Amino acid sequence: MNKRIFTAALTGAIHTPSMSPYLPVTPEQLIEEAVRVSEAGGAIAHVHVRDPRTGLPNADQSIYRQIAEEVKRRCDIILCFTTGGKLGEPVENRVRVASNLKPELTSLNAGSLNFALFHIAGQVQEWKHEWEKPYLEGTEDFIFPNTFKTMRQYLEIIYANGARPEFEIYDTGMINNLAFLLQKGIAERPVYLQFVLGILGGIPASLENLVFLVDTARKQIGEFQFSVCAAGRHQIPMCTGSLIMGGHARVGLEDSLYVSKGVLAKSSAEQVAKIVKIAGELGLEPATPDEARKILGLKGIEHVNF
Ligand code: KMH
Ligand code: ZN
Repeated sequence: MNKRIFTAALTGAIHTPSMSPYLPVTPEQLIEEAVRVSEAGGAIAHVHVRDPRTGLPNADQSIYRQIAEEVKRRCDIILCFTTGGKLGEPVENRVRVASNLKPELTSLNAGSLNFALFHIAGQVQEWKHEWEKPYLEGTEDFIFPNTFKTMRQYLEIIYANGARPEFEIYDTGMINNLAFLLQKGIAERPVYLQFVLGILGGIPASLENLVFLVDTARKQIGEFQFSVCAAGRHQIPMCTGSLIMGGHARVGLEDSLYVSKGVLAKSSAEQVAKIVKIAGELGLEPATPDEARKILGLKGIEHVNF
């Protein structure tokens, strides 16, 4: 297969507006970003939403809907909605988007971890908004909760709404969690994994670790499709490693604000263009959204509730 799925994670809940003027925060900015990503060869946009005035990540269902409807009107990109949300978002709020929009794809974080961002707070010289510094510094004492009960409840809701989960794997033990969920029939095949490397609290970003994760997953899970994303400067190298290993790749400002050393990306689409170019050098082509739907076994844009 020489087709690869390129995802862009448009804004996330890690970076804050003071870190880059290009981080999209309003619905309009997020819509434009999704369309640009689609034009650059992205098949999937991973969507979080934020308060348009302050940029604080939230789970506002009307903003999700506004983005979903307008992006669908303008292009056929697959929308993958977060069920991770912002740090500290109540668990029941995080999954609402799956039942409201009945999307094709949502994230499903495959275990709990220390999700630490306090070490990046020091990089910011001047804060634009009051919430940013305590939000980041508070993560020294933060656990991102994804218990077996939460995973089961989320999966029940995701499948009941015809959506598919993209399993976010931050460390090796999470493969074990997923193997258990599959064995118990709580998780269903086909399986799509997103290996997330380089979060403080998760597995470090290295090629050895990526090979180890894929190998462990093959032994424990068998058949699956996988994609790779990595924090900061590791983004493009780890994505390239994934392409060589037969995987897909996720870029975007959620994971890295830069397009090359010291150069802020003006859009996630710049990062998509970069990894698509590298893929081209490797003889690989971007899958269209419809090709990605087939590869991942998604229900199709005509079956969503937006
Ligand atoms: N919000 C982060 C804690 C996801 O989208 O599901 C994790 C995250 C993963 O962004
Ligand atoms: Zn996310």
